[in-house]
Amino acid sequence: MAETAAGVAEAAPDTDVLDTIQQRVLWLATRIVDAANHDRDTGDGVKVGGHQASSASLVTIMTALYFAYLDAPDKVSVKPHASPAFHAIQYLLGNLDRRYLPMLRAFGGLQSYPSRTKDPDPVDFSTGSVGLGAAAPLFAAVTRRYVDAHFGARPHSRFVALIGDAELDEGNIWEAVSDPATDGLGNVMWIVDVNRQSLDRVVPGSRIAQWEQQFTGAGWQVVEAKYGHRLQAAFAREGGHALRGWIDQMPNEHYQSLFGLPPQAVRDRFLDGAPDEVRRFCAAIADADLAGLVTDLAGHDFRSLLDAFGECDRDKVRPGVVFAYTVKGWGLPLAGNPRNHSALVTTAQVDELRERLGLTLATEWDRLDPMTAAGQWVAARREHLARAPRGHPPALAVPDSTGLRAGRGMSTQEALGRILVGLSRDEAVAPFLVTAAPDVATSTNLAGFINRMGVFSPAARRSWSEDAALKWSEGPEGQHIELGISEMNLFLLLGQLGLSWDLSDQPLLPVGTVYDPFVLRGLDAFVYSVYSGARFVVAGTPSGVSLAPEGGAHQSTITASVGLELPGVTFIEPAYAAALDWLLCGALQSIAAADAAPPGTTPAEQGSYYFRLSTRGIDQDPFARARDRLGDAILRRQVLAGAYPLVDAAGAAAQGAPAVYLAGSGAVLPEVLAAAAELTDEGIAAHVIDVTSADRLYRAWQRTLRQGVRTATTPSVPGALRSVFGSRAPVVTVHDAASHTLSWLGSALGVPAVSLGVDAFGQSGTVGDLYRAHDLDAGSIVNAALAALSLREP
Ligand SMILES: Cc1ncc(C[n+]2csc(CCOP(=O)(O)OP(=O)(O)O)c2C)c(N)n1
Ligand SMILES: [Mg+2]
Repeated sequence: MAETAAGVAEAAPDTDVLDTIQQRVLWLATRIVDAANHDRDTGDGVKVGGHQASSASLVTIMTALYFAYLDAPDKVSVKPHASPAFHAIQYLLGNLDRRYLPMLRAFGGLQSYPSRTKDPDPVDFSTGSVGLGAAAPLFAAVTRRYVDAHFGARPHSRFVALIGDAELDEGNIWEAVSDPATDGLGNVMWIVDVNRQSLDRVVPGSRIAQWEQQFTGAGWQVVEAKYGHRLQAAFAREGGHALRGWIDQMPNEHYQSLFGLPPQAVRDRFLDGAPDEVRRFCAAIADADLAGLVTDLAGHDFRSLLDAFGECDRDKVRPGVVFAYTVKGWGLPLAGNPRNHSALVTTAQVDELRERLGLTLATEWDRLDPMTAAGQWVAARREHLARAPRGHPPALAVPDSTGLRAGRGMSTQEALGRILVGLSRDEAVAPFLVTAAPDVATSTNLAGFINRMGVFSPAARRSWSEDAALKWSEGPEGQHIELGISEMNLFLLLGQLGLSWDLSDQPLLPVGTVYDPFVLRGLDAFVYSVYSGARFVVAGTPSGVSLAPEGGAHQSTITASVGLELPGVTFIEPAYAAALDWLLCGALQSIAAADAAPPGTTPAEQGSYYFRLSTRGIDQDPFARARDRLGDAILRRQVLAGAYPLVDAAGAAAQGAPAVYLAGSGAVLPEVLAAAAELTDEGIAAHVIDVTSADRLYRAWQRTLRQGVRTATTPSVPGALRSVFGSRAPVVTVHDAASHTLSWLGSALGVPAVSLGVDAFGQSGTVGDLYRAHDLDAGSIVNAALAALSLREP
């Protein structure tokens, strides 16, 4: 053993030492789950759960990684059900306080699945929804390649994913692998935990061969870590090739059935249907050895694993995938049992394991003794893996607006394109902007930005297009990342771009565009990314039935509710271009501020921003009039807070006219204004409120309610609502989205409310046709206002 800890880490790892460490990892991972289920009185009778078998399956691989392979800048995603093994390792490395060990799945304790935002130890990638956490490191590597190309090389990181074999069933895996944007990332290594078991069943063997071909076809290096050293030695002996042939062709279901059998039964089962040559070969092997030999898999063999990792490393061009064959439940009595996914080892079996490892109730949670070789190795690795403290990010000076001058009939989608062009001219902001789209960059108005900033490609590529309207110039300076049609990939990429400060030491301002209905196609990745703490802007455009001729398959209705309800996302739906300018700049300001916030402080608003936009050009004059009336300072503040009075009917109301609020959001505002004009003609004081962010209004309302609930005091109407809904009058909500999204306003204001919106699938037609079909035309809004007035208490 070398003298200094660092010196030890440079030396080749000793497999006996690694074995001692992995036994402790196995013990701690098993006991962490056991304690969660047996040591804590939850008082509610609900099973706590946890995954001992899935953790055990990865114990050797994770020990090899953390204690013999990784360097400090490397980033790792751990399959969800191995979180106990991850926490065990972090504890041994000194990154997790001992008091957390009995707190798996407890409130304030260790999360069931690795969580960047909730776990107390350093989790690089959240996982849980299978497939997503697996693909995340690939997009983190895309982000790092982008950062290195634009801002200079960071310390080299390898991006590693530990993936359950059944995770490869998820389509998002293959969307990620086959997108050209993820090509050529030699610093990516995926390790597939081939335990041949999913939750319910044994994974058919044919799947694995097919998956390997798919990776190869996508330009990946495929490395198999299948047979351990003992089996390899047996294969090399005379007659051994027959043994190999027999195991290779054996269906997974047959192989899996060997686990848990008594020794003689293993022989009978293993040789069931075997050729004579194999029978003869095995006859020379004692019963007691045969089971161990035929289940000697490389995923539990340090030398094979480290060789496989090294092979991936040597290929600097292709991403690598190691198919590491393992045993689910390795080292535990439930090893290989088809029903072991959620099974727990018994208390007696835990006692037995504790005793086998020489631990007692007094020492069971101890770290490895620092006086032993294993303890010293762990200390050395702790030093080796210690991450340098991070500096402070540069402050990004995002302006309050780009000063967009809107023509008379501009859509919010067109305004988005122009605002981004405006920002691309701002030298303080432009370098940090990066846009992304899943094959809809031009149809979502990113062409102007792309013409100025170019498309990112690791190497310059010759352009064969002479299209003056769209210069598709590709090279390492480009600031737009184009993806194939995969909304999953868009949200995974945005998520990683939005964590670039955390994972690549470089703040970015990511802006993605997607057709709004297809936000739902990427929704789980959207949720995943914001759950991970990512900060980005996404524009869902076009949206709603105002995309009239495109028909029902392209019209979105429930996306506004998604935006409103999704935590970590601020949902914004402006109608006017200048409002969008303020709101988009404000969103980018918040993203920059969140990166720069000193540790321990909470920025005013955290997370990501979802803009729901439209291609419907609308007259901008009403906004200009509100601007003249209110002045920029007040109007901007109200626009940012979520609503402002577009038409103020206070004069008519003061003269005794019955008052009504028409609260509209987004592209339907022209109909709302027309209805207000009709109502005014009929002697009704019709205020028009443009709701720019139902989300911010709702949150303000909920904040005051919650405060009232928690302090048992009467909640007040929040300022954001009070300042625009100045009097108690009935309200009509109007939205080119599900009527439900704004229907809470009546309750918030304590007034009768009628909510109009799109509550059925759409179809092709004109905007007029569809607004009539969904009662969003001016006449319907007038009738709704009359209905709301009639609902007043006498
Ligand atoms: C998207 C999603 N669908 C379903 C589940 C429920 N689930 C959890 S684990 C699992 C099987 C995973 O099998 P595998 O990836 O092979 O993991 P291991 O065998 O290592 O436990 C399933 C279906 C989930 N977590 N996420
Ligand atoms: Mg599995």
